[in-house]
Amino acid sequence: MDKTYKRHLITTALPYANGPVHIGHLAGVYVPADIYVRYMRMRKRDVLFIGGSDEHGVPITLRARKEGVSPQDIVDRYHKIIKNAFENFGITFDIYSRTTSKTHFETASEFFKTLYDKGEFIQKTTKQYFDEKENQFLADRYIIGTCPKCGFEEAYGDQCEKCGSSLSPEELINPNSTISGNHPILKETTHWYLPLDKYEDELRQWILEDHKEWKPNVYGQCKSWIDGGLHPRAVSRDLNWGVPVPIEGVDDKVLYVWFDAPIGYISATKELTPEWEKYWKSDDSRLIHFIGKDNIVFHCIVFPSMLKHEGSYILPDNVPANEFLNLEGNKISTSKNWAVWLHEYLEDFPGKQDVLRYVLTANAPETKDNDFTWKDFQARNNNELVAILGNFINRSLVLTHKYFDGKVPAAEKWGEQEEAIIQQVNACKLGIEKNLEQFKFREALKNLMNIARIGNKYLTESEPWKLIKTDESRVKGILNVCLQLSAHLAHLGEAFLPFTMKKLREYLNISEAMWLEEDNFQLLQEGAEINKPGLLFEKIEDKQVQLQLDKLEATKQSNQAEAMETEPVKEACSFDDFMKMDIRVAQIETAEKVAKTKKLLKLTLNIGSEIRTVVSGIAEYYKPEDIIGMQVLYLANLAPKKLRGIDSEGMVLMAKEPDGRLRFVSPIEPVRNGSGVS
Ligand code: B3M
Ligand code: ZN
Repeated sequence: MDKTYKRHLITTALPYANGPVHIGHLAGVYVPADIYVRYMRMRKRDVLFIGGSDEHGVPITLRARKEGVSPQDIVDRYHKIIKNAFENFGITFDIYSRTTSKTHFETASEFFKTLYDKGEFIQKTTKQYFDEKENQFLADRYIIGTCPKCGFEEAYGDQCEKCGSSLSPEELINPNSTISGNHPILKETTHWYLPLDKYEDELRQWILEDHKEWKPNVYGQCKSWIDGGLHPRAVSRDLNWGVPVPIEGVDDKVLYVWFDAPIGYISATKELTPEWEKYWKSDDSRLIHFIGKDNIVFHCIVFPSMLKHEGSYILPDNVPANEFLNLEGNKISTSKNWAVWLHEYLEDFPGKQDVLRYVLTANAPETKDNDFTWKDFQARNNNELVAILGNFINRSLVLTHKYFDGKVPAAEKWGEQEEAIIQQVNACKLGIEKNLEQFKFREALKNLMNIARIGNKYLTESEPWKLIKTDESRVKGILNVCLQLSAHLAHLGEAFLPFTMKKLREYLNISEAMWLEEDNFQLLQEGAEINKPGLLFEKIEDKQVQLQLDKLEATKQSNQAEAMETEPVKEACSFDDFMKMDIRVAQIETAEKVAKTKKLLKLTLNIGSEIRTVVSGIAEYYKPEDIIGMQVLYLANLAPKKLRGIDSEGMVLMAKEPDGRLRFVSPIEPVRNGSGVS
């Protein structure tokens, strides 16, 4: 970092208050930001940590509609849940505000007006999708369709969540209203646009030339955006929830949520301190946005353009965006309830904030998407936190009590081994510092854990429990080293594992965590009292993990059931149409797998008058030997078809379970083979 900055403004993406926060939010944004800010505070840098809820936009109104309550009810509920959960989790915001605050309405309106008065916006009347049944324009997430870039069938009007492309509703193939399911019509409406196309050259210079140090994933996304050509972006919407467009005579439009939300960072700073302008408007202030990858374009291209053309603000110096965290192999989803919710975690694992902070940092999606699994959570706790960090601290402190009455022994009989350790620890410390400055939190955490690894190895190799009988002086020296290492962990680990390190400092009688600026290994004085330690971490048992897995399984089941429930009944068909189908009871005489296929079974069926052969895609669900003799339903007059070289005559009828499994439909009592079904 350039040392000339006098103050730092650290912002974190404002989560939509349409649901609680989950581990994806934490890993992507809040845990790294909190580590960074705690580190800065220890270095006595002037830093403000800004957060808040994003309470506008379609995600909120959609949720309200789904629940049949007002958008205000929704944001009140979730703002509270989110704010509490962050607090209990130890995310140390200086302020956690919300975009429905009065200050925010004023700040966002003023910001818009300044740009409007300067003539920055272009005003355009275009045709946009409109749901006639609901009498509403369909912006953003009110519209769903096929992504033109990747073919995903549930892309939103503003973004494809599959490939991450930012979209506009007109680009969607086969668009549908998410409110009514109807095909929308096109209707004229007027909006204001930020002419990003005009800013292309300055953005190219500012990002691609002046900020080559940005993370490759961030830089790369910006480059492809800019190289692909920028287009004007609408900054208003036809909605009735949001900050009203502050233009006279306009009363049915609001600011686009992505216009007002980042201004929320400014409003929150205003609410926090009368000196807010010092942070936002002086060149010696450094602005950093922590976000997830889906927000890159807004924080690197749109918001900076707004700030620059408003004219009085600084631009972000860095935007350390992370990729996504998946959960047990699937994309985390608020609407599908596929998530580990922070507030639930805090209830299920009381006092274990640091375990989650640790796992999410060790496995942070810094350079690519990563997967969170409960097995990995358990393994990292048991094999790393308990077995490495906790074990080292515990052994060091317990032995000090056992041999030296809980007092730091003298650094006697140090030699090359100890010199080597001092050097290694200094290297770890530098590593932590260097990596934190570059937003490489995983690496920094590894450096920290290496201090405990070094200590464990040293203890195991030097075996003070054996030496104590023959060479007490040497044992003093060894435990002195171990206690100094423990003290290093207590200071350097504060940003990562604040709850644990607070305990550890209590054991060691260290009053405050500091950044260790000098290479001073002797942090604890000879003779200093050490308190009796408790356990810093405890094992996580299989049954705790199973409980979480069961919870996810239940979610999966209920999602599938819901998906089934909503499958609409097909269009009506006539009785004559139905009667054309010749459905019979048939008995399976033989069954065998079709060679070189996974899914196909070849069946022969007795339909009374003759034997028929069919190929059926059921091999994943039934073993041939289990189904011989079964009576099933069979569509006898379906036109024959060749499948894998076999003539398949007709079709066995199957019921489809929510998860896609196929089950036979059989008469509940034996009937004559070939009986008709109607
Ligand atoms: N609420 C999107 C999100 O939660 C949005 C971020 C706003 S940051 C100014 O991913
Ligand atoms: Zn896509």
